Amino acid sequence: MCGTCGCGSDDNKVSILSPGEIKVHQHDGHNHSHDHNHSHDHHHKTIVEVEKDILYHNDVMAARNRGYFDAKNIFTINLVSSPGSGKTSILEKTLSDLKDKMDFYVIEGDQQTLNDANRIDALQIPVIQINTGKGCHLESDMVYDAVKKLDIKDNSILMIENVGNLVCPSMFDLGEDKRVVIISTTEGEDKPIKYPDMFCSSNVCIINKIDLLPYLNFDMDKVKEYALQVNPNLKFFEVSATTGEGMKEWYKWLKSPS
Ligand SMILES: Nc1nc2c(ncn2[C@@H]2O[C@H](COP(=O)(O)OP(=O)(O)OP(=O)(O)O)[C@@H](O)[C@H]2O)c(=O)[nH]1
Ligand SMILES: [Mg+2]
Repeated sequence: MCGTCGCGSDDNKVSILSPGEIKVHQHDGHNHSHDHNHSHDHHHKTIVEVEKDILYHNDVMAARNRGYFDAKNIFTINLVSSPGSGKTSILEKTLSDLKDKMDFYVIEGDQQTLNDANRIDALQIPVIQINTGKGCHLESDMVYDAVKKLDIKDNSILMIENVGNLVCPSMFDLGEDKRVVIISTTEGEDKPIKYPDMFCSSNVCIINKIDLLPYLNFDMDKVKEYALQVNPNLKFFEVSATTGEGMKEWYKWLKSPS
């Protein structure tokens, strides 16, 4: 997991920003600094122990987030996918079509830049950007900090766009009600069996960029068959964030999630 991909490294810095604001926050959660001079012959925990510690800490904070969301009746979605599958595009389309009917808040996760938060801010939706630095996923304490800054109204919807990565975010519960995995038609239909954890831990699978189907060899039946192999309970929506095709079915679910 992240111990091997390096995203839990000691010099990791997380910034929690809203558009127009530059505020750097040193996230020292579970790491300790190595800029001191001491020999490293003391006992180091095994990777398995460190992973357990990180996930335990994450689960505790996720439960705390979930309690807060439940108490305020905030419906929370964790959007996960590979980089570029269309998470922000689907958010933009959804928010522009539904923002007059529902109260939305957004947390954006990326390693760097305010790009995605600026796209959401342009729609006048309250948004916070979390920059994870070297981190390849969001963790529940980052969401906890961002939620405090967002000051979310009761009975609203919180959309959390995770860092583009089809592996590590699957292990980190953020306290969300539903996890929505997005796969786009350009990625190939075998992704659910190559990266099963993400599809296994999700409730909904959005298949995006269906406007490109005439130009690709993407097999829609096959991708669903593979996804159902790893998670027989997955619900599917076929959409194009660009043309808007299929979005109505997704909105129907969003208004009355099952
Ligand atoms: N043709 C087509 N292009 C799309 C569609 N949805 C998104 N795109 C394009 O795909 C690219 C990536 O879209 P984003 O929405 O930024 O993807 P993302 O998943 O948010 O990317 P990261 O945040 O970097 O992980 C952009 O160039 C979009 O215009 C779609 O339905 N059809
Ligand atoms: Mg994005």
